[in-house]
Amino acid sequence: MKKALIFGITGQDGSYLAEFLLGKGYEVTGVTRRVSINTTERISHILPKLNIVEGDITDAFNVMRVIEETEPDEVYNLAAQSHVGTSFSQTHLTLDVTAGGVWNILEAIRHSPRCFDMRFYQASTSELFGKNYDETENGEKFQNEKTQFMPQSPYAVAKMAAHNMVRIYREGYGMHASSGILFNHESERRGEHFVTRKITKWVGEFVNFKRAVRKEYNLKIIETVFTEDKIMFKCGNTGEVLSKFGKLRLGNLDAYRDWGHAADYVRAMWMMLQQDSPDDYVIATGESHTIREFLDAAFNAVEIEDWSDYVMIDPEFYRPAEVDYLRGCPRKAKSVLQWEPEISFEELAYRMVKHDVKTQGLQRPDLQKVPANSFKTRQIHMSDVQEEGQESMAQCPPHNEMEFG
Ligand code: NAP
Ligand code: G4F
Repeated sequence: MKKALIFGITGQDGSYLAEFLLGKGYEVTGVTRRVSINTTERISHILPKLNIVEGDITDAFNVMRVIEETEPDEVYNLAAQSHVGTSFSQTHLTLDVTAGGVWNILEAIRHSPRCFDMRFYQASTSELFGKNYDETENGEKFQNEKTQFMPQSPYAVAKMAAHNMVRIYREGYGMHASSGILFNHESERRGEHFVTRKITKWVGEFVNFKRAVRKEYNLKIIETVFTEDKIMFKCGNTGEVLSKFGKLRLGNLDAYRDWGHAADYVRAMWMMLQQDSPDDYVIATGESHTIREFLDAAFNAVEIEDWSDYVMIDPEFYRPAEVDYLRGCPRKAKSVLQWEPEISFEELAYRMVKHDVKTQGLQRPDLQKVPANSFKTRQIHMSDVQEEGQESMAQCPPHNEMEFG
């Protein structure tokens, strides 16, 4: 039985990778940090099948001991301070974890008597490209393995240092060490502070809140009024304010991202380590969308066609430096690894919204308490909400095969 060791098993990718490797018959060990609250929510369904050891990649001795004791065939490093926005305010921490942690793993492998029996995967990122892209003859922008890096954040600088170290250990010490240059990938398990999940979680909460208002006041009819920063629910008959909900606050909506689903991307990580020779690969869909387009897809999934009244721009979420355009060319991964993404952009957004509509609780503590019987009349003025339990999900469009030009 093959043994895999995952640093970052509690994260989005760690959870999908662990599931995938268990499915392949691996014995999987995951490293988790000692924290004051439980962080194993994403892997709770597979916990009994995993070996969990405590550790932190910034602790070199700990990393060395974990690698020695578990004797893995494959080591996956997914651990990082992975939020780009946060990296501007926690620069040193980001460098220590996202760059320094990788050195610790590389050194632990290099000094191990099993050095050449282990294969290493490093989670590199499209953030490395930052401001830079190449162009096809038709003027289409893209990034591939040959595009020059031009990082735009402390996170990207840390990842670039790690990426280069992996290459140096591969070339200098002959280690089987590969980096996946993964473009953005999301899922129902995505951290709530990344833009896609922030959007779908808000949509899920909003839909449930609206249901709760109707249930609380026993009203099928409410009027929705928009103020600068709130969405007010008024009684359609009396005009009385029943409750209010904060608008979705976002920063730059014009950046382009190449978004795929995490379940597809962890497959590529494993495929890289099955190759005879280590290498770097771009993993992407080849399709790029703005945050506005993600908003379209997410709101359309709950049959709101125009989201502009529901969203407000908050300068707090702008970054000191931005990555404006990401669109990966996964040609090498397709031809060498035979890797293809299976989940489209539309399906990704649809799945995330569906999950968040289902899981966000119905009751909200900030719901105003007004006795239901205080409304005597039931005349209909507006009907912008559906019958209880009938908030439907729009049909997800079929996945169109993507071809990179
Ligand atoms: P994530 O959900 O933020 O997960 C990060 C993981 O790292 C968590 O398990 C976290 O543990 C762990 N971690 C953080 N600091 C650590 C430390 N000092 N020691 C040990 N573990 C630590 O990130 P993700 O989306 O799964 O991404 C996985 C990796 O791919 C990251 O390296 C990320 O930078 C990279 N990446 C992600 C994307 C993407 O779009 N998702 C794209 C390219 C590259 P806790 O649960 O205890 O916090
Ligand atoms: O969702 P994001 O925070 O992801 P970002 O910065 O692209 O980074 C993610 O993908 C990288 C791969 O390219 C990974 F390496 C990294 O670990 C992480 O997983 O932001 C996406 C875009 C940005 O342009 C940001 O400025 O959305 C914009 N945005 C607009 N409003 C926002 C918000 N981002 C966040 N997080 N929150 C907002 O309110």
